Amino acid sequence: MIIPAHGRTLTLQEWQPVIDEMLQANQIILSTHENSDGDGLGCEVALALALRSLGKEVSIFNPTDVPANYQFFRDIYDIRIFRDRDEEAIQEICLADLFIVVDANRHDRIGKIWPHVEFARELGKLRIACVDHHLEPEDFADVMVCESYASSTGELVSDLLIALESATGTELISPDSASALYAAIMTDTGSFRFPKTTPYVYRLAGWLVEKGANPEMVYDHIYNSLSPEALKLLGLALTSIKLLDGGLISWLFISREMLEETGSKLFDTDIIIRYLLSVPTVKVAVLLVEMQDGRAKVSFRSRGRIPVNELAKQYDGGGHMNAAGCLLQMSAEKAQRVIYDDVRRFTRDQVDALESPLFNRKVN
Ligand SMILES: [Mn+2]
Repeated sequence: MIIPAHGRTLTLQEWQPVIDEMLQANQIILSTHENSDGDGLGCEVALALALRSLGKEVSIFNPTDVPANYQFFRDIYDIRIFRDRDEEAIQEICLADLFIVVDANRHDRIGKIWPHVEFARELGKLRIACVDHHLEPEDFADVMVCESYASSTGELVSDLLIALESATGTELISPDSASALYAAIMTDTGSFRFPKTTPYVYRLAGWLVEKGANPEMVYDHIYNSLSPEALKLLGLALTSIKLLDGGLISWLFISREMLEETGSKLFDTDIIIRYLLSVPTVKVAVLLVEMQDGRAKVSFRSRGRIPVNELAKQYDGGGHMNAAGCLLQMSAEKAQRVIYDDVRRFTRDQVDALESPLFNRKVN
């Protein structure tokens, strides 16, 4: 069941269905999407700490590894990576009462963990909850809060924990969980500068600092953690960026050879995308990465009111207005050819629409 979106901070009563699930459960498992990010990981860790201090048994199982710059989360809470035929983990899922997905709103986002969750649910007692802020949620959970107004799932989980504190009369936000939530919000707001960074988000961040969050530590771990290999890849990538259509589009293709030559990993590409919007004329940025398995990972970014999630949707992807992506089941060479015209047409149409007198007319 998806709770209809409120479009604003939820009250204690509005969080109640999620709180009920949490309080009724004894054994809880948390998970987030594949290729986890600061938001998903920070939310898992903060929720795990809070639920543990309420006496619950809580494990975190993720479908893919924790990127190097988020390893510090593991010093706060054990994050386990689900491996195929991981009997211990599978058994734990079968014995659990509640499975909570954060920062993802479709069942397939948790990858190879999902079949085991589904099996456990069919067996009987496993319930599923989901808290997320992406668009177009799929109704796969027993209770789901998906609010796309929110800057981050971290914003929602902060509110949830505040509600849970008043519901239980227990203090649930420690310096560690405050740092985890701060990291979640910081990363998903692009360090407090993306459009959904409302005055409330700044106040929330300040409140988390009051609760003991350490912004300096969080920032240093997340943004100053390039491996020498990633630094080499960044250098190579910067010289490969192409500007198209008079600088409206920036385009970067990272081939498997580039990854191999520099010895870098897929998640080393995350840092690169921010450079694609660093030229002021660029409205749409495209990063294509050739993956090990031959598929192409495409990330889109945009400036202003250009909904690149619509572009991603054409290829069964999704995301937010200014940040979206998709996976193409084809070689990267082919993927480049396939999306090239679409991206140029989309950008042209969007820019024309934004510049049209109709769009800009004053509303009296
Ligand atoms: Mn997020």
